[in-house]
Amino acid sequence: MTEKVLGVILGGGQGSRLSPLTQTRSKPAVPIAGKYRLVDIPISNCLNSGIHRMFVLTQFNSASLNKHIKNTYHFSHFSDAFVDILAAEQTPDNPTWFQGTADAVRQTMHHLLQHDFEYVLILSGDQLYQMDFNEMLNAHEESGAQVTLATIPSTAKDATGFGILKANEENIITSFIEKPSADQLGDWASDTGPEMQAEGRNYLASMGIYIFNRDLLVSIFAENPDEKDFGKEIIPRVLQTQRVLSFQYEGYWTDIGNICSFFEANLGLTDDIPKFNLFDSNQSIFTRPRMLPPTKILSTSLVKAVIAEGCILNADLIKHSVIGIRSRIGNGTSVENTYIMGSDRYQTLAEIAEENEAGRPLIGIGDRCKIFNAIVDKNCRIGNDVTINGGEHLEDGDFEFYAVKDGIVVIKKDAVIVNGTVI
Ligand code: ADQ
Ligand code: ADP
Repeated sequence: MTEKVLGVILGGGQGSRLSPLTQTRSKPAVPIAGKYRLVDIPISNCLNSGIHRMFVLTQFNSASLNKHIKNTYHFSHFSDAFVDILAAEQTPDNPTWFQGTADAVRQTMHHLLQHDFEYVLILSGDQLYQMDFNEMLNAHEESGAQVTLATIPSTAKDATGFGILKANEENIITSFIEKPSADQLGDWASDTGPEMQAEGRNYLASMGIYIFNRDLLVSIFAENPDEKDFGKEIIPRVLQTQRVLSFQYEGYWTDIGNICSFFEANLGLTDDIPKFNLFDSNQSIFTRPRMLPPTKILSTSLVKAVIAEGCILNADLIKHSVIGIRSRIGNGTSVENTYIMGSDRYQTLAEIAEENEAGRPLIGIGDRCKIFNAIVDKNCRIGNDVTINGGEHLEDGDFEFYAVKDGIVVIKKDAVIVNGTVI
């Protein structure tokens, strides 16, 4: 069955909700969980489900994304597997960038159609979940539907951020509304089952994961040339004339489209039993093998910490934090409620001596710092005696080297924070 499927990963529009992490890279390239990139999640879900051919659609083509995909997803010469990036390109027919999720697929359709497939599996690039798509594909085939949406019971609070739908007893969707306002929600509750109802999850939300029959997708695009978005336009239209199935999923799934949810998803990995399980060998998350040395720790107290490879940790305390590859943290420093992405390279001993001489902070985090409620992007240079104290007392804002979003301080990629800075 999975040989009939082509995976299409929506790699992101402008990515403004994840800014400043997306200031210098496209959304799929944002580092997550200390050693992966966002795009590794949908790609790994496809590979684990036996779907081996996929395209990543992205609004701009960043060097780091290309490098990551090129260096990571290698397949045998004897297989037809591939992961290819399709960046928005100007053609005589399409002079503009992707105008929305459906427009991204429409504009790349001429590339997709060169392959042999019956179903397109369309995935979002900014969600954290481990899902076997075979069950959804089987349900799609068995029901004779033309389109299937993965759906998940959601609370009233979350429902306003999603597409909400109602389905009949055969799970065929009868109505759909994209991101209803709180006062519109009243009529949209569904029977989600006693377990979900007990958690207050009474609304069936679209997960933004769609299976389309190839011919139907071609004809929808041909017949509705002005429709740009699946949630706003295509889905509400198509269910009026076609069988559109709701495939209810109840595993862990979270949308990590903004800084706050991105931060919580990362720190959630430090829980006793994280909802997102990196230790499940049947659902491995793949990424670039980097051959890094093991992490070296001097005398740090580690409490609920996830530490990636290749770090040099001299800190006093690392608590409720995720520490990414090649991080270097100085003596006397404490890091709490923080995601440090790490760095792309090590400095040589000669370079370190030179930078010390010039009084320039080294790549990593210096001595005697206190870092709380923060995201530190790649390759930052945080000097000595720096205090970063994120929290609700800080107002949102965007500054040269950092931004504050929902009280979380985000230190921008390559930032230099001089000795003694207090944020
Ligand atoms: P949203 O997540 O709000 O809702 P959207 O922001 O359009 O939808 O993004 C969906 C995915 O497509 C994301 O991964 C995004 O990065 C990517 N994307 C957006 N614009 C793009 C573009 N121009 N080019 C390439 N990729 C792009 C959608 C559905 C809801 C559903 C939620 C579930 O519309 O109905 O409930 O997903 O998260
Ligand atoms: P990641 O290790 O997170 O996958 P990238 O794929 O973006 O990171 O690239 C990091 C690579 O950049 C490192 O493996 C390293 O080899 C390389 N690199 C080497 N020297 C430099 C340098 N001076 N600045 C940035 N990157 C460098």
